Amino acid sequence: MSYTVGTYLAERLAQIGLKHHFAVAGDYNLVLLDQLLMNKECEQVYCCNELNCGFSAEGYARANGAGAAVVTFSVGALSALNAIGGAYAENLPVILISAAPNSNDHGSGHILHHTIGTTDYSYQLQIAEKLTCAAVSITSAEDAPEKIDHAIRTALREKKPAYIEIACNVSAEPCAAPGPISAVVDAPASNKATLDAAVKAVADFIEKHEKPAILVGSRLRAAGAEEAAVKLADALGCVVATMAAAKSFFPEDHPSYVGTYWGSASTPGVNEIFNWTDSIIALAPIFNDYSTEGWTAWPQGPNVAVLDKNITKLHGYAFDNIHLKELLEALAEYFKNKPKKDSTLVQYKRVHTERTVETTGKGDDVLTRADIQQTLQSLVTPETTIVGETGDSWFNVMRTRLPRGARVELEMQWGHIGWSVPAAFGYAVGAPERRTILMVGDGSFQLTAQEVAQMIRRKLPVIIFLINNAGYTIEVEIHDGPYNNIKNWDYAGIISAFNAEDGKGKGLRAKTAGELADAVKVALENKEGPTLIECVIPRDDCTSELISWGRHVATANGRPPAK
Ligand code: TPU
Ligand code: MG
Repeated sequence: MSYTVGTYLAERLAQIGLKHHFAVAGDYNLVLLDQLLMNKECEQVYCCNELNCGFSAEGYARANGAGAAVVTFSVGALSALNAIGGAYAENLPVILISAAPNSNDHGSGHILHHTIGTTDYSYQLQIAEKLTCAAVSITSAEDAPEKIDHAIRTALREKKPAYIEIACNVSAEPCAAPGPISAVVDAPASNKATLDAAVKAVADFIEKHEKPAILVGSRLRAAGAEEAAVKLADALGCVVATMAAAKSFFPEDHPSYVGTYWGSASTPGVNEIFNWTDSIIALAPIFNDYSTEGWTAWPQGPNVAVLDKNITKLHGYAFDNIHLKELLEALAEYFKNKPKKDSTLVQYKRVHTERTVETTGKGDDVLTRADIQQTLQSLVTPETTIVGETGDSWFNVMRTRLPRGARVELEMQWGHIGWSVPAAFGYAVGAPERRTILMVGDGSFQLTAQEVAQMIRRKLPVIIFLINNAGYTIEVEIHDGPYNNIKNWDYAGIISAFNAEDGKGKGLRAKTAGELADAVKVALENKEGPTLIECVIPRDDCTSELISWGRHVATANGRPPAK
């Protein structure tokens, strides 16, 4: 079989497990799209715009380990690069593939359409270099294989996005056949001597403390260390909490699991036990202003060991070039038959109180946030994935208890409102066997609403809870002003516009508890498209966690310049 640059790329995408790639057409990439279409193992899925295309690939990567988006030069790619920044922040290997000007035009002095109107076309590559772990420009077929392999290999190893730019006249050029995929996907093992030294240092750290606790962070999945973390928890017997962005990265039915650690927004009892502990083993955490609640809940200092994806740092030590998974497995083995380090769990059981169950309405009672959260809770099964948008959705999702197997997807490091609609689309394409539930605010929805049309096109039964609280409530709680008011839409009505003549999406509005219950029944029966339930609640009907967290974040934002 003979290959072209485009079919080589398609085969590599299929070999790394992509059954789909996302695309928006443009004249620079049409030949490339033709080449990609020839590979029947990796279906082309279309998006409404390139920002959504990037986020769809990002959501797909969450379901499937990696994702790819194919766009046209500049007008397309510059929009997609926002989502690529997101993939970098969220540690997801998304391959952005952009078509580029004809190889003869580089350095020719020609001015081309879709460009900024100068004759140097390297600007897009330069921007991409800042936002990816590997960025390559392919202007000849000879060096295409090594450049494609380098970009994909680096992305998979680092769990970061990569960028491949292909001159539009090169994608159909003949090229070498792909070699064994193991050259791309096999990762080198940890440095053995460093791993041994790290195991000893962390074991000493744990042994010299009486009251250790494990804190699970959001890079744990990227580190491939979720199961290894459970083994360590089993071996130690101490409490385990997840950071907000790591919700669902540790089984919530595990006997050591206590909930979310997030300062005042923690699950009841968790902040208290983390104040009581004398040492924290933090697994792949991201400590930023949001996750530390405006730097007020930031575990640091000599009693905190930070075990990250490839680097471990604790008082007096720094080890790199080791895999977290191997480190945790070795530690679990070391502690397996030793007396349990379970004093935090014993103390937690003494002091914690369950969250009181909130009153919910029925029948004609005016709909409340609590009704929505309890409804979400009632729908969660082991096959469910909840995609939670920035806003009070974060805090509602955080309150939801997960049976084993249920997953949550959040984008807390990048925090681009509107991310969740295309990401839920991409996720549902990548995991059709799961039930995808999207929880999104009205303000966020207005950024990327059109991607619901792609859920309709592909008949994906995503359930969308759209919280219509008449504005940017999360911003209201941080700092209010007229800029937090938005134009109301007929959100439920939008679905019939998207359906046009053939779609099977459903849009329903709930203003009472009874209407919400009825809408959910409709949603569960609709298997041929998404169901959007517009939940109308008052502007200030939000979680207490949002209020307290918002106040801390506002204080951190408002610090005066240091003198
Ligand atoms: O539940 P609620 O009302 O807080 O959510 P909603 O309605 O989705 O409002 C979100 C408000 C919001 C904004 C405007 N959250 N963060 N921002 C700032 C922001 C602006 N632009 C982008 C792309 N991302 C952002 N996070
Ligand atoms: Mg809102």
